[in-house]
Amino acid sequence: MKKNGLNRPAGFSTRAIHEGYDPASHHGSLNPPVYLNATYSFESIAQGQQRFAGEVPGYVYARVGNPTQSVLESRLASLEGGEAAVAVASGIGAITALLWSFLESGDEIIADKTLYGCTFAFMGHGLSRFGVKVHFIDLTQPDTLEAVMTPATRFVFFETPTNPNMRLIDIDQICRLAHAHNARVIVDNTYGTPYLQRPLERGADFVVHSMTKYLSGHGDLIAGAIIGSADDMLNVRTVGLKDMTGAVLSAFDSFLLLRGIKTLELRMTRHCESALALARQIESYPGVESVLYPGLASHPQYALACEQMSAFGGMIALELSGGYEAGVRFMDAVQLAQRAVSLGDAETLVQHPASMTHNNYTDEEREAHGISLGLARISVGLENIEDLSADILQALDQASQ
Ligand code: 7XF
Repeated sequence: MKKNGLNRPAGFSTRAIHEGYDPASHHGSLNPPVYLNATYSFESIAQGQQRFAGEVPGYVYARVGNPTQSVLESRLASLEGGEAAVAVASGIGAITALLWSFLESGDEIIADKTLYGCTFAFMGHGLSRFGVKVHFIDLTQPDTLEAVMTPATRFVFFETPTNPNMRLIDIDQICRLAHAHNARVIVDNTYGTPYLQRPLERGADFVVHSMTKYLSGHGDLIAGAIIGSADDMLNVRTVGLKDMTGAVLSAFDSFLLLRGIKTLELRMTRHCESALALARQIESYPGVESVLYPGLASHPQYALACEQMSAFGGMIALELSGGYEAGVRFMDAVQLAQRAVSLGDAETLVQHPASMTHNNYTDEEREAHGISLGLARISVGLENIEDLSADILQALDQASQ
């Protein structure tokens, strides 16, 4: 922010609302204009040549950048504590644009064994076709990392909490081990959001997001982001985004994201409160075998959750004593909550990972990667908590009948 009237750095929500935009430079317009253009007019051919060569600042073509998107990018960089950000068309666009910017045939990646289904498909089934080897290991046990590191290891990649089974990975420890072997660390912070955890401040080199989720917050768009150093982001923009994926985010979606991010702190506070209340309520409910939520003292990594996250997020995974059939009965019985994939919306969403978000895993892979057939996932929304809990409890009652 140019000026904030403070003699200290501005707080999270202040930056989420003001960072990177000065109304005075835009006719006093409180909101950033939506620049609906594909191309930019140059004052002279010489100026265009210099812009293309990166010798002078300025836009050249909207696949590479757009002023509405630039406001969003400075806001994201500020919230994650990074130097720069690149906003792209989807979460998978973020992961692919980042990795295509740096990887070469012969390189290796170490990834945690639980990844969102399409991330797993890209790494496990896609990259191997181009000569990149991906080792999937259990990064909740950091000691296993060194045994698989080789001089060819370029990146260590993980989600924390993991989608869908809520395992946590110790960001500090993985960064220390990876850096000792010159590998760089990428954290998918979609579940956490920068409000709850900031991996770059703990040593990670890159954060990626599916902005489709909490950052948008309203289930009305698909988007992704990469945050890191200014040099790395220049490379991601001019290679991964411009040439390798073309995964450009529209100006209008950039605007919607700026609108959503203004309320990120408020929304996350409510998601966390409701999810904790619901997790506590259903943990000992008849017919519930286990509830996986990092804010429960029964979570195997509760201590790490308290250390690494400022609150525990809006996602819950659960297994019912009646296994897969009971899980399906539960998800079919909800009335207020919606049966849908995605997460982080105002609406509470329930889904079955094994057959939906994680159906890219074969049955054998799913088992080896610890994604149980009986697992149900709840993205706790912003509804009145009494209404929501009544709906979830009546669905659990029906599931155990
Ligand atoms: O390309 P997208 O914006 O859908 O984001 C991909 C992605 C990347 N990282 C994580 C941790 C994700 O959860 C996602 C998308 N997950 C949705 C879900 O789990 O419901 C996708 C619905 S099929």
